[in-house]
Formats: sequence, C-alpha cells, structure tokens
Amino acid sequence: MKEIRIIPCLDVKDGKVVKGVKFENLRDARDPVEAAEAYCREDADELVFLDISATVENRGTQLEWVKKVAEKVTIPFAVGGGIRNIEDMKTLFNLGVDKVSINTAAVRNPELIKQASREFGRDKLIIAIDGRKNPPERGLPRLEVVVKSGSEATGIDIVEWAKGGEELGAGEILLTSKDADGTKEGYDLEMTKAVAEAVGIPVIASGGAGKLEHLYEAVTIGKASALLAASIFHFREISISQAKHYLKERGIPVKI
Ligand code: 0VR
Repeated sequence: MKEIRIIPCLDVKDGKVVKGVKFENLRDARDPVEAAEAYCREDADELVFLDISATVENRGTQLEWVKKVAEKVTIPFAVGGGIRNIEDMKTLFNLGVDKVSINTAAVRNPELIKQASREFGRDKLIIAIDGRKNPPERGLPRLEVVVKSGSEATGIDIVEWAKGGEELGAGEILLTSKDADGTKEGYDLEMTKAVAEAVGIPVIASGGAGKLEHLYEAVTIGKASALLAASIFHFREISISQAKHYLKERGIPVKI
C-alpha cells in the first residue's frame, strides 16, 4: 500500500476559511494564509483550497487569495471551485498551483477532462465528485452525483461517473459526501469503497471525519488512498501529527 496522504481542506468564501455542515450554515473558521502556513508546519501531505464563492464576480478576489496561499505553501497545493475551462486552469498553474480540481464543469462537459489531461497531464488533474445517497425506493441512483455546490441533483450514478472520469484522463478523484460533510460522524464508507473498487486511480475520501477511527476505517474499509478533512483540523480537535501516528501505529503507511 502506498503512503496514505493526510490533506486539510480550506473552503474559502470572501477571503475566509469557512466551515458548515452539509455545505450549509457556513461560519468563519480561519484566515486562509495563516491556516495554510500552519498546515505546512504541521506536516500535512497536501493542501486543498476550495473556492466556494457564490458568484463568478468573486473569482478575481478569490484568485488573490489563491496567490497569497500559493506563495506560502511548501507542499503540493490543489485548487478547486468554479473552474470552468482550460484558461481558468492555466491561470491557476501560473499562480503556482500544483493540481486543479474540476467538478461541475466536468459534469457539464466531460470532454474538458480529456482536454485538460492532454494539456497538463493527468497528475495535475483531479475530478471532484460531490455525492449524496438516495433511499432505494425513489428510482434514483443509490449514489448520485450532485453539482453546483451540492445544490443540483444530476441523476448520474457516482461510480459510473468516476469510471468515466478515469477513462477521460483524470489523475485522481476527490470524493465528497455532501450528507457527511461537517457532521463529524465519519466518512461515507459505502460511497468511498464503491468508487475506490471501481477505478485504478487514487480516491481521496472527503466529508465527515470526526474521530481518529474514521480515518482508519476510510482506508481499511473505504479503500481510500488519501484522507481529506476540514472540521477536525480547523477547529484543532485532531492534529495532523495525531492522525499520522494513529494510522502508523495501526499499520497504515504514512509519511512522518
Ligand atoms: P469535513 O467534513 O469538515 O472534514 O469537510 C470536508 C469536506 O466536505 C469540505 O472540506 C468541503 O469539501 C465541503 N464542500 C462545498 C463544500 C462546502 C461548502 C459549500 C460547497 C462543495 O461544493 O464542495
């Protein structure tokens, strides 16, 4: 098993790191630059910056924050949120971003994945998939892709979309359970396992981390290659070091 990466996520809105539950009730958590520097010092393996500004007009402001963080980050730095096309990706790479994460734009135009993979290489391209779980009787996919910050259902099966993203050239999948986000009740293991077993590229588990055990089960049951978390790290309930030592003591390879 390759080393499992521990990845804090900065959900940024109006220049502040925010944190909500199920993508709603966002409240200020930290300053983006302060948080990024702290996570680098604390030996996070990668950092994700998710631009959740509500409108396109905010993009300029948010790029300023991406630039400020990119200047301080000393670990691989991925940015997602509102990325619409190849030009948006070029802008981010020119700011020093290492990987881009596309979500809604890829669902709307899957060819964008192929173009981006050809242009930049699959190692720089993450497909972010936000998902929800439907009750069996509704005739919807059990695991359904949602887009536009989780506000729009697509009727697309998450596993099918993940396989399609891999075929089109994605380098890894950032799989976020909207239902689990911010709840601290654990990752969606059914969703994570279903995707991880269907693709040959790494799956980053995201949404719901609340206890050290959640991290362990996301790897052993969910088959995740990397663990993204926000709440437990932003509110200093668990440190990166605690997470890594807990996993290492249980036989999970991590970089310490
Ligand atoms: P925790 O459950 O706190 O670890 O959160 C992990 C992950 O769900 C969040 O960092 C982030 O992916 C939530 N995503 C979105 C969003 C939050 C607010 C608005 C939109 C989105 O579209 O992904």
